[in-house]
Amino acid sequence: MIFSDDFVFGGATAAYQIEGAATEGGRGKSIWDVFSHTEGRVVNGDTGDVAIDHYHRFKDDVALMAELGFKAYRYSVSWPRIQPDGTGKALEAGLDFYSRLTDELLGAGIDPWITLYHWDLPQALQDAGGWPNRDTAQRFADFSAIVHEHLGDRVKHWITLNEPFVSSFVGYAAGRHAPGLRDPQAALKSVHHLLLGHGLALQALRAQNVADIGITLNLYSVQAASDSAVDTDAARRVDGFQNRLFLDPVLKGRYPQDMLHDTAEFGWLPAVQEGDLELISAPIDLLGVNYYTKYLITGDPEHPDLVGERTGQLDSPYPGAAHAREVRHGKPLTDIGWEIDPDGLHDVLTRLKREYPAVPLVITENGAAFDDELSEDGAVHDQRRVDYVREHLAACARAIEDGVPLKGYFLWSVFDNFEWAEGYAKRFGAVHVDYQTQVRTPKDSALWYSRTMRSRSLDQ
Ligand code: GBH
Repeated sequence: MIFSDDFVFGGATAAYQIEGAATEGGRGKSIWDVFSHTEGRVVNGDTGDVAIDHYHRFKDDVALMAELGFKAYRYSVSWPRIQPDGTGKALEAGLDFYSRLTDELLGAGIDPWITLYHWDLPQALQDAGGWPNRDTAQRFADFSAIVHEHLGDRVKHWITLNEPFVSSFVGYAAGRHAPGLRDPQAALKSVHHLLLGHGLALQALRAQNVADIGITLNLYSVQAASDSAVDTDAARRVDGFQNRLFLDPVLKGRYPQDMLHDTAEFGWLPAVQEGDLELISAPIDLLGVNYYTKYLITGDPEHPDLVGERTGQLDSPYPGAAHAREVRHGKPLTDIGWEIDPDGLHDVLTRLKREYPAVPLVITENGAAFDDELSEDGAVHDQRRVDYVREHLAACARAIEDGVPLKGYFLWSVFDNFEWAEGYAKRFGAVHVDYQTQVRTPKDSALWYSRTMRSRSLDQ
């Protein structure tokens, strides 16, 4: 299987997960600084204070990526490093860091892809109401314009938001991510204001002649565990929350009727004002897809194969649908407990082609967490990650054969890093990081991916 010469192979990271240097250059606090420093929120009390110290080691990190043959790199900009309070004048030190990083990438022959928002909302904006506050959308557009003004001469690929599902429902409804709230109305308002922020940022960047801009959604293949009415209804709701609630407004200019009906009781609909959906559905140049696993869904609270311990209404990310739960479908698991299902990626991609207006697609994240350890020979033999990536790339190749306009693939992640609520306990990197010494060691998967990027072939 050969990928065409213009298919983009790359790797992805996000600012809070790798940078560290949490107080340098006047950087303000984000909701993740506050959340990770709150007892009981992150496994082992881990924080991103130091992370993999990429802020100080970016030159070596870029050199290593170049050596491995990366030709594209997706990274995010820490909002509070640019505007400590989320508004007003930009910090020179912050702009300068991303400028130097970008120049380093270009010098190494690596194409920069920027994500403007990967979850690190300035805490000051959270104190003013956060994403449930409409004003945050405008603040985000202003921030986006500042970043593009400074880097737009060199960076040609822009992604507004990473996974607004997670920012809204995992942060404001399930409370498992920052800011750790359990308020369904706030979560649903956040959905709309995040999407509005995307629309306003899109407008601001178009005014500056941005070349290539899109949004990244985390999409799942969702199937009912059985054809009972209870299971199919639960699966419809999960598909609604995870996929359609974001895809439909962006690509079709409307929220799905069934979701509006199911969530009306939470009183968020007045947040949707006239003209908003026009902004949100303005044409994009690419849709970023993050894919990790497939969901098999039941609505039966007594199902024997339920995943996780979501016992109470409060822990569910799905307002009004806490009964909709994931069940195991018997596939092998990664060490974070997610089922490995490459066919689900093919399902997601072909569904986009079938049900939505045509838009170029890019896999902006795909990867797996395994408890990798350095072995005595000094290497990391992560054969399971090699298999995971190979099988998912094969699913991409099949989708391309089926006519899906898929333009690229970014591995999550280049380096082991701070895995949000899981802290450093879960390793997603192709490059191993020793958190004590900050020594980087390419795993077998990095070497395999390196050969794949160079040969553009899965048959090596
Ligand atoms: C991506 O999220 C992120 O973009 C990236 O930063 C992250 O490191 C990577 O994946 C690996 O996780 O199940 O409700 O308890 C993927 C979507 C969102 C899936 C949070 C797991 C845990 C919350 N993830 N979710 S929940």
